Amino acid sequence: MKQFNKQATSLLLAAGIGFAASAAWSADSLQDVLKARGLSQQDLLAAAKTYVPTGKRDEFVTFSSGGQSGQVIVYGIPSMRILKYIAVFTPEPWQGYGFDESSKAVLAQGKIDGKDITWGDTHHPAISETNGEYDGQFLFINDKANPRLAVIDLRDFETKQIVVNPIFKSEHGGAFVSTNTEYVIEAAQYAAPLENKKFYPLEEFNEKYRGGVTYWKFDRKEGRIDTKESFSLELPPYSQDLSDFGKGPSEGWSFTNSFCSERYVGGIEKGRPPYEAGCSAKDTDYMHVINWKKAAELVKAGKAKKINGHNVIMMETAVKEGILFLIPEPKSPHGADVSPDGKFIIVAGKLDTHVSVYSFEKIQAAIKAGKFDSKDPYGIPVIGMKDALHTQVSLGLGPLHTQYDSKPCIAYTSLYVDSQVGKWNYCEGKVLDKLSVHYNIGHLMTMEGDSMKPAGKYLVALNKLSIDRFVPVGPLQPQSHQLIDISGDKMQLLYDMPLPLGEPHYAVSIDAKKLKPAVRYKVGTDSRTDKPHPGKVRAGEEKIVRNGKKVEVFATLIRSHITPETIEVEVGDEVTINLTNLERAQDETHGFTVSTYNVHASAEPGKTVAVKFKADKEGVYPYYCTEFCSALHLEMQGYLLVKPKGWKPTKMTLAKGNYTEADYKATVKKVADTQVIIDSVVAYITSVNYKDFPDVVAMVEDAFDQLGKTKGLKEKHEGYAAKKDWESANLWAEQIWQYQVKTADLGLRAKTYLEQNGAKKVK
Ligand code: RUQ
Ligand code: CUA
Repeated sequence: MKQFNKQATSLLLAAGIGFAASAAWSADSLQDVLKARGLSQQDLLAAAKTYVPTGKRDEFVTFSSGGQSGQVIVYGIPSMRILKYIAVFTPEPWQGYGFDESSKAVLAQGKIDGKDITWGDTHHPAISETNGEYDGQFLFINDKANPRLAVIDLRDFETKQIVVNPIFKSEHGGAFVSTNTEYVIEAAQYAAPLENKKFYPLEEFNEKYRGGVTYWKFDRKEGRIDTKESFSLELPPYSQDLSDFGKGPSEGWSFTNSFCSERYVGGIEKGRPPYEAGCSAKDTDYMHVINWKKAAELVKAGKAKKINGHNVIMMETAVKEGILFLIPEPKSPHGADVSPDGKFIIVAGKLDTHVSVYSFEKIQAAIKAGKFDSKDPYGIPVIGMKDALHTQVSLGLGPLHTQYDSKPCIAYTSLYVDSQVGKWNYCEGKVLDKLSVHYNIGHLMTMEGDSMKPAGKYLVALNKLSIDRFVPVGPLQPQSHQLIDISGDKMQLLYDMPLPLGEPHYAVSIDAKKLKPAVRYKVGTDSRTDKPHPGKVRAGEEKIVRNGKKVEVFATLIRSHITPETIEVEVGDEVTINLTNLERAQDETHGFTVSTYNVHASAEPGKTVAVKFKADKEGVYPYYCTEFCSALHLEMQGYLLVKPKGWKPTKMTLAKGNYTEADYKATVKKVADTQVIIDSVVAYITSVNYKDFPDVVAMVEDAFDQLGKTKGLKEKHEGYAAKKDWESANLWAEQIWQYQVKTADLGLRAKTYLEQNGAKKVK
């Protein structure tokens, strides 16, 4: 084997395939390291609890809002290693998002009044649920600024759909899902007239401005929101805020906070007290309690009004039908979080030290008995706070959001002003523990913490300010996520993670085992529609089709060439290049761009994707693969030739290599030598139980796939050699070697894997 390795190394180094040197540990003891780095026992414990050794994986996967970046950030827990940015509302070049035709079509769904909106203020991600538990199939996230909601499929972590809210001008209370993801909720934020482009002066705020809540119908089979089956409830102009769906006993109901139920209109420039004063003048705001199941039935029964083509149940109808109620809640509430058992709704008032625990049972009793304290100015019955409260607990300054533990009755609430996490018992109304975070926590999040079966273990504090925690990087500082161990009685701070994409409002974490993402697409798939791409082709079917001024290229990508390698068009032509990645191998993504035409595509194995542009400048434009996919990646190239009108070729001779018979013979020998190596690797692999390692099986398949492409090439180079065309003979022999190199690369990777993972000899 030693002998083989030496030989292999020299040949494969020539092909650019390197070997990792074995890591040498220095002789430091643990004590030496602690001393040298100034670490405490506590630090060491925290490190041991978060460190995920090389080759091992995280237990949970977190989907964090990317805030104003309009993206979603994916990271692992407990390591806090970032795994992915999912492009959602904002173009993202690596994924080709906004630079290829299919993803441009997704972004175009988010146009408002025909205008492109290329960013989003993402707030709250939600994972789809089955029977109240995260199922790991879909992710939803809202855009507060431009009232929109996006659907991400967790089979490929790609954004599939963006829907625009037809009646709001801003939103906040989304995305949250019902227990079987029948609906995704999206509540308005700043009140505005519901009719599109209707103007009413602020003096008519109380009469003409409205809030509301939208229930987006999710079609799980299609993996898309069905806008026709979706509906909204008209609500008073109370700045609706965070929302949650009921579950268990409260199934069929939803709860939405509000602030500024004063309906105050500011105007600091006119000498009026500002919004912040007028919107916090009263001691209470309102929680909206809505029977959404009945609301859906009312829509079916034709009791909704069409506004901007969308079904809206007007307040009057909602009151008459008994599906809408209000309950006072303390000063400027923010979070509304239903407990895992569905019995309680926990609300925190930003300007009150209390968290209030509302009992769903008490709310229902009041509704049944018709026991209301009053009506609001729009005739909505108001249930007395005392009649709905289970308990109130004084927790600290600026309580915002609540998350739940796997242990019954245990909740965690963020304390924005105190910069603390409060752990408490909501059944008994007792404070249990407090932990300082750095600084000014907004949301917090426990593992599967808003499902019916929270997983406990960890909590993440999503802090608004990082101030002194990280190496300074200028006035705009990173956001900060802090990982906290909640498995014991006392919370323990484990890790500070700077997040350089902000502002992440909320995050959700799922058991990593529940995620079953695909490794490859069925060949020719348009990943944004999940359907066969009209531009797909198989190997050997590549073509260039001209139709008037339109040129359509049907190209394929495979290590390490793009077919075709030359595209000739005339200036002014509209060029569409469809690219199918023929790879089956895991992680063999090819990228594609054409110089200066502002197009880019990421073609993962099996995907077909198209780029389109007008070839409006005559000249020579290299195109190439942008992903370092193989040793000959740099050679994965071609030319777009944009010719002037009426250009005619004169004499054409391509540059020659002047290869000799000796060159040809040397190449043939190289091919034979490499085959010996491949054979020995194959002998090793088949001598062990490689079939027990699915990753290796995939590599072996891919290796033979590559080797299979050499078929017919031997006859080809021998044919040219017989005609003494040494150039063609040499280059076709060389092409065999290129396939061999890829085969050997995979084989050696498989061999290393087997050796490291304890493969056993088979007889
Ligand atoms: S909200 S903390 Cu959307 Cu609480 Cu930001
Ligand atoms: Cu394909 Cu680089």
